[in-house]
Amino acid sequence: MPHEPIDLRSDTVTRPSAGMRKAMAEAVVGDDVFEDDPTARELESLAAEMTGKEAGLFVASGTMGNEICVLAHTRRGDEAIVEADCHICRYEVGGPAVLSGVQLAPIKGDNGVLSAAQIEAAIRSDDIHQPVTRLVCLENTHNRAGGVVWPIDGARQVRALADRRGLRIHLDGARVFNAAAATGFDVREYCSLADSVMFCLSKGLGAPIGSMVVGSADFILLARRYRKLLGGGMRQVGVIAAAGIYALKNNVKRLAEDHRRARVLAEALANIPAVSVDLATVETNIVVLDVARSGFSVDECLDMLAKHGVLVVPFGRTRIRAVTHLDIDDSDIDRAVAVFRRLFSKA
Ligand code: TLP
Repeated sequence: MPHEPIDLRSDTVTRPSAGMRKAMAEAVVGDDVFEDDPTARELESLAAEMTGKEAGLFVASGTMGNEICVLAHTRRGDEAIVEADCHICRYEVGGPAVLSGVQLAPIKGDNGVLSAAQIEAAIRSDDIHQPVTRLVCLENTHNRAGGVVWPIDGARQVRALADRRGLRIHLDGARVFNAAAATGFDVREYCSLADSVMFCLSKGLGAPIGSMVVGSADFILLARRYRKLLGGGMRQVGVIAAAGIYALKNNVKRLAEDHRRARVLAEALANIPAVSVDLATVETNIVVLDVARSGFSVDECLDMLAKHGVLVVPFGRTRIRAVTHLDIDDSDIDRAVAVFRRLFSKA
């Protein structure tokens, strides 16, 4: 029987395991808009507890979670300082402008990371011509930078700056559990530095749907209202919340395996002369490779790889991204490496 493709496009492609499906099938449910779905409540408490925050809110997607947080932290006409390549700026369809009426101040970071000094320099002065700088958004791990971890000391300096200058911090922690797994810090350490955190259940943690917003009880009250505004008030949502509980209880510890496999993949690819990989950025489950030297375009690479059963995504003019996850094992990595070697040795 031919193998299924090795799907390295994203850690979002995982399918629920048998254990997760069982938990979903057996979930006790209620109407979550009336706040009486016990499974959704349990997920929200568990997420708050694990991240060290007062309260949690289950949302449909990471994008919805980030946008709800921008809405809840800001007023129309405010400005939010963001890293120029962050998800909120690049991949959320202009959400802050459309939904919150917020202007983004994008600043290019060093591998996705902004220093407190860069942020401070971007804070507007108190002048009627200027928007009010209200919010700083951080992304940890940073997707476009190749899954790099925001160093905790730098994040602490940003927190100190925010406190000094009266700014709020939102953490796009879609993969914050990967950051914790890579560094050994408790995820609470990262979350304590932000006023709100969004993290995804549907990425490395392996749930089919959903993300969490966590923060203070008052913040979550407001976030719940904005979730309703965006049409995200769901009903017997316990069926999918159960997958989130299962993910948090079973799939956090194993993230280190994804990181180990990404490293194996990256090191093998770095040895192929026609491609280049910046190994220093491979800290978690994302590998970005540059194919400029191969002479193939990114589209040609994607086609060739797909024909040989390896799926990846374009990540810039000469770059492609491969992501390891729950449904990728050691033999998938070996097979993928063999395909890369075969195709790119011809380049
Ligand atoms: N990222 C997806 C794509 O949208 C790029 C991926 O395959 O990596 N924050 C970060 C840092 C993300 O990487 C993503 C998804 C999100 C937020 C949004 O999550 P969803 O897809 O659930 O809206």
